[in-house]
Amino acid sequence: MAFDNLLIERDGATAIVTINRPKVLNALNSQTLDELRRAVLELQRDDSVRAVILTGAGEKSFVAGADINELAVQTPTGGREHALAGQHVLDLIENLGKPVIAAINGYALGGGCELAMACTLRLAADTAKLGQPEIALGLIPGYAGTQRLPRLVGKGKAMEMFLTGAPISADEALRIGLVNRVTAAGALMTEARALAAQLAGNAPIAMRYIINAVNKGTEIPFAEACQYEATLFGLVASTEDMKEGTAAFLEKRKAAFKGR
Ligand code: CO8
Repeated sequence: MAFDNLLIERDGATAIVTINRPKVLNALNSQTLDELRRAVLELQRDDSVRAVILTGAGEKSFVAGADINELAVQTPTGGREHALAGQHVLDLIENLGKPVIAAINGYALGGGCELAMACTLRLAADTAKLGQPEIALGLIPGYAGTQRLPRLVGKGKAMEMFLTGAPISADEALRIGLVNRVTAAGALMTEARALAAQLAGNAPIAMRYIINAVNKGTEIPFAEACQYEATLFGLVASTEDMKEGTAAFLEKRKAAFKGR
């Protein structure tokens, strides 16, 4: 995979994707968004990848939002297409079927916060700042932030963040459930790699079904979601990994999952 604005690295079964435009704090222009789309599809197809880390280049920023140079000249129809394209990429990330960990190493603003929210889990450096400052630009969030943020932190806090545009600290993000963990900035990638390696050792099909059951289940009525969960539960019972996991427990040994 060759990209201008992304770096892709492997650490065992973990793929590390770094958004690499540090001069503009890793702002997402159309090219970067499209590169992210292609990278995500490639990582989804690659069975040797069992977990993904998404981070930003440099020490200052995860992603400081959509590229304001492009936003400044957008047309109504172009803006709509841009928003839909961004929503599509984030949807691919949310439903990749493998855990995607956002390692938030600094600013996660606007589209950057929306990108982090589409990830399965979020680790933040204690120096990170998260927010939806679109209002200050006369804009609204356009990568499904108005939908994901209230689902993560509740409507009241989401409204406050959208309407004030004020960023919050990593500790505040942890307190309201916007991130899963906060670490010292220098330890962020070590912690992210360790978590990814831990998840990469889990049964891949079961992980895929959990991600799918949670994502789909929270968007449909509870009773229907329970039926859906039961169907996936039945399906997972057909896997070699289920046989291996239960046998390993009974034989008091560590399971070796194969993704079959
Ligand atoms: N787009 C383009 N360039 C940016 C962006 C951005 N989002 N953020 C920073 N930069 C550039 C700066 O212009 C600057 O460039 P230069 O060196 O050429 O002047 C460089 O990065 C460094 O930034 P600063 O000098 O501003 O660094 P500071 O440390 O002083 O400030 C901040 C850091 C606070 C992060 C500041 O850069 C900032 O406020 N950035 C903008 C944050 C923002 O408003 N993000 C939201 C954008 S809107 C959005 O994301 C909507 C998403 C949905 C779109 C839907 C499609 C239609």
